[in-house]
Amino acid sequence: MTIQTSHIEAHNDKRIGEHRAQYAFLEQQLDKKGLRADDIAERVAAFQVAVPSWALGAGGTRFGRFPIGGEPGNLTQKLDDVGLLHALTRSAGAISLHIPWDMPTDPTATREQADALGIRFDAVNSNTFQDQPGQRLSYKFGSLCNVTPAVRQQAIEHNLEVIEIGRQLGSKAITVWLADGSSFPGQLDFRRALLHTQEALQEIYRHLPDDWRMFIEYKPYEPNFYSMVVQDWGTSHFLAQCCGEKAFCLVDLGHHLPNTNIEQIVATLLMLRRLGGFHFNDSKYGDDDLTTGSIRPYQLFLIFNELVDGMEANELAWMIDASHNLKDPLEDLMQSLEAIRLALAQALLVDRDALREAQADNDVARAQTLLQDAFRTDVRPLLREARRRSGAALEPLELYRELNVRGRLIAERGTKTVATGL
Ligand SMILES: [Mn+2]
Repeated sequence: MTIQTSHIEAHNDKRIGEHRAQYAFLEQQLDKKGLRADDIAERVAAFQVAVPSWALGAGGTRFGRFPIGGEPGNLTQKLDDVGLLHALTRSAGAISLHIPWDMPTDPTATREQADALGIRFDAVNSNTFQDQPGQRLSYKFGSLCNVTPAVRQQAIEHNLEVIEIGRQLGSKAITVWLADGSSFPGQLDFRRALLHTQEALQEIYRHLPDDWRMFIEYKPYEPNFYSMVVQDWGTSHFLAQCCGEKAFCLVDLGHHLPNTNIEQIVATLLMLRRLGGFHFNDSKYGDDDLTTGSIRPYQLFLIFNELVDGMEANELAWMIDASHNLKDPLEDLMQSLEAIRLALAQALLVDRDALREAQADNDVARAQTLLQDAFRTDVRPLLREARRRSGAALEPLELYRELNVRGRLIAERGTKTVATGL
């Protein structure tokens, strides 16, 4: 299944009249505020988000998993799916691989396939949170923090292997997320566990190619329920600092305790020059891995409001990290891509000079009004314009359904294929 240019053109032709009218109206509104809609549309069009290879199949919970049919059964099919997403939206121009779930058997062929689809390889992800078939030593009691040196060494070597695979594909970063921790008080010597983790990360870092970066992801709980070795941004920051200037903190929106002020963390890490990237998702209670922007779109906007100031000066990696239990993953990903770009566009509307003035005057009401005025502007015409300019569908989700993409994938792949991943 491929999306043809003719599909996009026929779809857009039907909607272009209405789009032009809506965009012209927004242009006028923005013009009054001294903003050029075309400039913002260009910036939105340039904003690309990586799709993780594990988010293309049905996810699940610890209670069960319900397959959706037509799931990609191998890396080639996963790339094809990201290719479909990118053809429809022109906003998903990268894939983030998980090793060993997506071990390429022929890296050259994989690279060529991605090139043909206009997709580059974002950060590669290592996996020491589960044991693989035939693995010599178990990670049951931790990987880089493990009390046994041989387990730590095995985990280090796995990360080096992931870097090597990523290097062959043209990736430029590795994301390390550790499930290491403890579920019961007394189980783990906190200081020793952190020290082991620090030393192991430093060892991995020593092997990092010169033009690579290392992202250290944090999480407060789960799968361990009493303590996590890399529990928060402070610990991640400490470890990044111990490693060197190519090590950064990675913020996964779902990896915070309820009501954490994530936008403040983002601002702080930007100031410290240690923000490396993002994993987008949304949640109500914990690490729910729901569609980005589905629960707390205002928080997402506030995060982008901090990001727009430092985005250009910092090279940041953007990725969706969600699990699709109910919706078709491709539809869910399109909704996430849309939500991320909406938040970006809204943040670009904030009158930053006026906001600074309001802050200098301690004019709290004005500061709030400035933010909410931007947030409440309907910027969907801007996103459509960004898509039109980059050759994407004006309404990707509608075209996806018009073309019966999932039905065709099921016809090609069957109903029982299972995507590797969680
Ligand atoms: Mn993540």
